[in-house]
Amino acid sequence: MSGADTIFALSTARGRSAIGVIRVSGPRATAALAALAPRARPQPRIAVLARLRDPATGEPIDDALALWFPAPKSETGEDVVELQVHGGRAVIAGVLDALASLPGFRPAEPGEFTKRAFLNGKVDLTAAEGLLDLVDAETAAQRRQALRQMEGGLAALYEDWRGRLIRALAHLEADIDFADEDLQRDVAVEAMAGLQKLAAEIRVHLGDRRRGEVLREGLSVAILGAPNVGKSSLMNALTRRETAIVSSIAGTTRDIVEARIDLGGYPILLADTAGLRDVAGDSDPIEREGIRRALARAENADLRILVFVAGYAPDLAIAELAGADSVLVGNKADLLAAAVISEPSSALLVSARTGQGLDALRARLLTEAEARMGTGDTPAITRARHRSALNECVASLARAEKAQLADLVAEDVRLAVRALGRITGRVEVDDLLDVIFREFCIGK
Ligand SMILES: Nc1nc2c(ncn2[C@@H]2O[C@H](COP(=O)(O)OP(=O)(O)O)[C@@H](O)[C@H]2O)c(=O)[nH]1
Ligand SMILES: [Mg+2]
Repeated sequence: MSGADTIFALSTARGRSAIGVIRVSGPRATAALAALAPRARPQPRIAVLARLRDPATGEPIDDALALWFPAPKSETGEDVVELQVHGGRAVIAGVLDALASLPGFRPAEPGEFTKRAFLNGKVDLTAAEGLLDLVDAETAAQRRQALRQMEGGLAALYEDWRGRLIRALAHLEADIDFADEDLQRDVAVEAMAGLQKLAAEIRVHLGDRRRGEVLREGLSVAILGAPNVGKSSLMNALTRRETAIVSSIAGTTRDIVEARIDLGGYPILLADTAGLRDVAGDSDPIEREGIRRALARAENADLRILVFVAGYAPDLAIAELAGADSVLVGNKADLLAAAVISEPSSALLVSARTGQGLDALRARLLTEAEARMGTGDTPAITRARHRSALNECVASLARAEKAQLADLVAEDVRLAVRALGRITGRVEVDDLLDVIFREFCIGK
């Protein structure tokens, strides 16, 4: 089930580099070798040295490594040819131009290799998404999650559930078809109990506090507090670079300044914000807008770092924001005489200037990150797409439980099967159902 076109693309990043990898996939992939490197005769999956020439002029373009992956044992399931060339711009342009000139060849659209792999049954949708996430992974925890998904962790879970649903559905349909037989009644009751148990499992999976999605996107952490308490200094200390402008002039930070950091393998999206203070109606409108944005970010952040000056009571704005998803930080602890330390016990005392207490703050943030993004041994939902399909599945099962007529029950279960099938991209419910249903009838 492949497109008739043979597609090609530069798979490595654009721009000058030591090597560039160009992949070709489709029915005419080997014609690329015949045209560009007629002398090369690669064995399947074994690299050979190949002199690439412009097919029109015979002019040498590069000495490359060529690989041939015959269908269907290739990444896309089609014939695939891979050329590892020297990564100069002219070399890559020369090879791409030569490929474009071959009949039946065209540049691949974004995601087209993966799409063909899916259409040829090489990967399910969650594995394809896992592959994309793996390419984007910036931290170790993101990489682990993406790899697990690419290797089928999520697909296995959802296919197992879908199999259970389909089996229950077969039993319910049997109940409709052989309504007079008592034996079938028991089977239907058992099937309903199984569905209830499954719905409960899916609900637990849904109630994971979005840990997989947060890990994919990064934990959003906002640094908040009154002007001049040292929010920007703290931001710079945590990112270990000059991310935000620090100054003793109150109201320096106006817009939100963002930076991504890797904290023990967890991705954190830090946001430094404008200082919170009461501003009169006739004050600087830019500062007012900055404060509005700071408060909006405070609302949407997964976690808030609330900063005040150690030795002083946390100001009102901070006190209002304090809650479960916040870490209270007393900054400028270097200015405190040891004897005056009398902060609320929940606050961490730090100094952005001397670095004192910052390790403790990082440790605290890591604990919070683990609590919100650690996925343990069970694969987590990683996309809103999965979540909405699972919600739909659970809703259908809840309707099935309440439905009075056997036909309606079966219809709702069928919808639940379809919702799960959409996650992995396996939607051919009826085929599978036929197989299982036949087995079931013969078995009885
Ligand atoms: N002594 C001391 N001064 C600090 C500390 N952190 C920041 N400051 C100073 O406080 C002022 C305001 O800092 P800034 O980071 O711009 O505060 P923001 O307005 O909350 O972003 C600057 O003059 C900083 O040098 C600290 O830990 N100790
Ligand atoms: Mg600032």
